[in-house]
Amino acid sequence: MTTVCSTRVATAPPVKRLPKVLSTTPVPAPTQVPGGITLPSKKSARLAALTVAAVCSAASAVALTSPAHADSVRIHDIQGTTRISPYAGQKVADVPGIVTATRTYGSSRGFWLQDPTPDDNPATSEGVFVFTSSTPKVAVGDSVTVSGTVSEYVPGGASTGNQSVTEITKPTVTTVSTGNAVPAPVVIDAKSVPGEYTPAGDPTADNSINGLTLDPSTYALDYYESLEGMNVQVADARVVTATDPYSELWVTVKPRENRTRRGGTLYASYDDQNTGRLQIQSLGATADFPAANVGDTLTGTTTGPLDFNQFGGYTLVASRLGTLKSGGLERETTRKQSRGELAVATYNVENLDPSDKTFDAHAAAIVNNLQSPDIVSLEEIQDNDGATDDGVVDASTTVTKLIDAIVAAGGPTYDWRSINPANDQDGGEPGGNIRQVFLFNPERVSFVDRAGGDSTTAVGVTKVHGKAQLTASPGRVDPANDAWKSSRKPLAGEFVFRSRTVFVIANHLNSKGGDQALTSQHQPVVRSSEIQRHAQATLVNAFVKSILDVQKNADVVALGDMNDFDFSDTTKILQGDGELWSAIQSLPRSERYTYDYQGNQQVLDQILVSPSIRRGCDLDYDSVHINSEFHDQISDHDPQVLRFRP
Ligand SMILES: [Ca+2]
Ligand SMILES: [Ca+2]
Ligand SMILES: [Ca+2]
Ligand SMILES: [Ca+2]
Repeated sequence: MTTVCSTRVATAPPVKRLPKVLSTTPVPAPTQVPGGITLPSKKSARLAALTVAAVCSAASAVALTSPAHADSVRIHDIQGTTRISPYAGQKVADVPGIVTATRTYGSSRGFWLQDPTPDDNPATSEGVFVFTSSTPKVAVGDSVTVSGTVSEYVPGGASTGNQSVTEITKPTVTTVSTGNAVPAPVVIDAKSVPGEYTPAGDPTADNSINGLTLDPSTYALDYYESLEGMNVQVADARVVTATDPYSELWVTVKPRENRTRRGGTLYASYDDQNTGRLQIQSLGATADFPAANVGDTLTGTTTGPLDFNQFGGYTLVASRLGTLKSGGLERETTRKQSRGELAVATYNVENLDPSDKTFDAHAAAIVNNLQSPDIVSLEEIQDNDGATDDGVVDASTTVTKLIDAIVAAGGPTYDWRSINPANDQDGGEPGGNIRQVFLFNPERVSFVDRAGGDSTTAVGVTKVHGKAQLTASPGRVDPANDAWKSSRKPLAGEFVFRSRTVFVIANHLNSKGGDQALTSQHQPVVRSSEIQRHAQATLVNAFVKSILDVQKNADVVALGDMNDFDFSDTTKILQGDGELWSAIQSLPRSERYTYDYQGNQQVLDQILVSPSIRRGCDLDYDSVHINSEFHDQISDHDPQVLRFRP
């Protein structure tokens, strides 16, 4: 019956985020980001969706008679009992309500309207967003009637698989009275949010939950949807993702749900989604947004309408923010390795190029917080001119600048090895040519140089005097394989520590870009990025196996940004038939995370070891939390350190 506009929305490419624009500043479009890439702004994405709303209106025109009138259509009728309005694409007239909040900045300007006289059905929301495009002329507390077209707007575009937001567009607003009381907020807390995350989608509708009747007492996503557009409130909420550059943070309304030692919420299983996570944005000035770390608390009440966006789904856009109380979280420092221990680390330095201002901070982190590991696998080292796309692939300026900064910070004089990628073939930020680099402390560990490794030659394994050797060191693992298309090829190197050979493979597997969000309309969600990542993990495991086939007791470390969870199939494939073991599993569960995304603390960075290292029983693992929980982070990843006796 109902035309679902979302399925016809023109594809909007994923939007590289830009900091929220101050309310007084007009939004430019298209938007230029540092590095010279032109990306679609939120505004252009919004226009694409609206164009389609118009198409939908035309498509469903046969079903229309005359505009529905106030005595018959109220907001709960528009919202209905499913995610998609029964009035989608239709005109409605004289819908009454009280203005609860206004959004006066950015590309989604408008106001939230709420019916002060709710129906008795908890599944039907009593609030709705009215999209005015320009700054709305109404004020909070105005009693108004709105005529316009009901639209299901899909933030990010339909290709994302995101849910939609029910809106009234192209509105005509009539003010009835001003200064009215705003309907009291619905309190969202540990008791009100159900423990189950989502129903399974309809298998006859591509597993979409859009057409299912909402069950807000059973499913968290249904509960939040039943409050879409309504005035809501959280109280004394603990921060579980720090404030980001776009002036947003995440809290939990379930303080005990998978709580980690330092105050976050652990993501430990696809089958155990964290239902208490909620994103917080503000309708006020960016300058007033709190700079929060994990473990801090927004004390008192935080109140505003419940919105939905492509940057995290359900979001409380606060008209009133609680007061930030610090949890006192401090950056961690690992212990120094002993003389007989080899310390191997992985650290994703987030698109480091010579123009960055973070060199001294990264150096201090490596020297102080990581205690100068003997080998550091760096991920996301960019070439000498960063995102400038001019054929430069050499990264010696970038690496030397970091090495010099480490010396200046009181650390060792690291040496380094890497292999330049072929220009623009390894994905990441366009023009940046990110690659993995080995730093190593030559006073402690030596590198075995064996010629022949380059961007396109596959490193092999040979047997010499009964022991495994790499045919090239450094060398890249199967670089021509399709699995590495537009992705970073693993870097393998042969090291010697106290006469013992250690093979190290530095990885940066395919990212999760393109996966459907946890709040997708498709349940279970599709994680399309796994296809390439699984193929990559298969190759990494096969390469390690080729070493162990030659020398069963070889010490092999495969580490890096694996871009997948400790419980993922990627990790299972990497581990294979016991060739590798992800050493983060030696930590207590509540300390197993390296990244913090949308309220979920999770593992992306891993150090996997061969059986001889695992069986040594003297391995010591540390996820050193210096970044992921902090608003003033120098990378989005926490570095990992493994100490063992080869
Ligand atoms: Ca809705
Ligand atoms: Ca209702
Ligand atoms: Ca919705
Ligand atoms: Ca470049």
